[in-house]
Amino acid sequence: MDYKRAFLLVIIIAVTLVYIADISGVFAKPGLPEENTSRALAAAEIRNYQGEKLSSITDFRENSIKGPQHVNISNYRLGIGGQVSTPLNLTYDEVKGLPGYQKVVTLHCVEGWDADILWEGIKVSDLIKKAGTLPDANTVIFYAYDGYSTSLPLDYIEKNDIMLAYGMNNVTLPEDRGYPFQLVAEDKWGYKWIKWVTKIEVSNDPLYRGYWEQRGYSVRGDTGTSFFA
Ligand SMILES: Nc1nc2c(c(=O)[nH]1)N[C@H]1C(S)=C(S)[C@@H](COP(=O)(O)O)O[C@H]1N2
Ligand SMILES: [Mo]
Repeated sequence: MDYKRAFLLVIIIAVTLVYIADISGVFAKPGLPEENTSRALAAAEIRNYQGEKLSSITDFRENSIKGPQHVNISNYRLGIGGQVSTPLNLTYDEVKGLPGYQKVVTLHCVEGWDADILWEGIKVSDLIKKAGTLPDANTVIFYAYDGYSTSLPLDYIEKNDIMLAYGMNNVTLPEDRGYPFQLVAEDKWGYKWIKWVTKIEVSNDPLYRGYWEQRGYSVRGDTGTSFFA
């Protein structure tokens, strides 16, 4: 074997080893407990529901504005406030204690990928009903742990039984997918599917612009239409 070939072979072996190390998680960023990452939960997830093929929880492209967030569940509270008669501050278990629902819904990202997932969670309208809306309420603004926010019309949330999900494909939402809660904004572009939700503000401002809306994306965000405002 000549030098060139031997050199090439060494390079190929090195690249292969680095690749194997990478997919085995050797270079994985520290911080997320292994049992709560998509990779660890993927083995337990279901990929078929009532004859329908589902995407995997690992099929998402993680490109959140500040990367995956770690929410400490022991001091986590979901706030519900704004145009309501009784502002609420609920623990994770209190939210999960509301009636549960399951539905297969597709997330479409503006970047051109999508994911069919069996979502499990509660109805946002059940939360809002608990707090009681004031007469001029027409918009719901959602805030997240990473500073992200977005908004949706109140009647869209009520009429479509929009869910706040704590589970996907029969596993608990992984941290990189928005643990403890992700909004399942059916028929809206992915940027409306806010993850790591910390606060729900009932509002009378239908023109509120969240993180991507301030950067030119449509406030309506309907998947059938262009996402540019
Ligand atoms: N808090 C928060 N939620 C977020 C985002 C974000 O950056 N921060 N990104 C949104 C976008 S653009 C998409 S497409 C969906 C799914 O993104 P993922 O694949 O990173 O989970 O999450 C949405 N929710
Ligand atoms: Mo997105």
